[in-house]
Amino acid sequence: MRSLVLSLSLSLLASATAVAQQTPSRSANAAAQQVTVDMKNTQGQSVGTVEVRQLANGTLFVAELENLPPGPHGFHIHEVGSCEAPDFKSAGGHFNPTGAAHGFDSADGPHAGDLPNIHVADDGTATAEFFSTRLSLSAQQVAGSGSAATGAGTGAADAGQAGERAAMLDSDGSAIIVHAEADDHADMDSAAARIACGVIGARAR
Ligand SMILES: [Cu+2]
Ligand SMILES: [Zn+2]
Repeated sequence: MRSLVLSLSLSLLASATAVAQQTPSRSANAAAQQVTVDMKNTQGQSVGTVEVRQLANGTLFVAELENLPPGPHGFHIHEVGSCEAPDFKSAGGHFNPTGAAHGFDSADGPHAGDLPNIHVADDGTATAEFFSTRLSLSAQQVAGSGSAATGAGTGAADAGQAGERAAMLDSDGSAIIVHAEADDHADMDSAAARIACGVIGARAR
């Protein structure tokens, strides 16, 4: 009986998802997309998930992580949707479609894929939520760019392309990487080795 109920609810979930994918977007909310990214360490063990949600004004990340070393860790979007252990070099460099410099504290930065550090507690868990106006899952127009009364550094200056946010679900996908050390938001090497990786949309074959 329990398995019947479970399979019934799973099939309901599946049909709800199918309907959501087929329904044309009618508003910013209807266009919202969400991906749950499974994060793995260099031994292939799960270290939790990151929910990536495209909202009307950018992308929200909700990280629920575990089994990580305590302390601050660099957390970025990398340019290729590939996580080959043990070094995760297959994920490529930081997602950077505009050719910017690395870091929130760099004059010519940041990369679209630069994000705040996560802070892991002594028990190895971290819960974090943050928002990026530079990123989208699929191509998303930047609302309000070119309108009056937006300050310098807002609107089109935040876009991956003119009038568009950098889309993580591009032809080669993207990946989320957690690093061994904190990102100092200026020197890309400060975050050191890659200790966990998760694919946001795989590379097309
Ligand atoms: Cu990184
Ligand atoms: Zn970067």
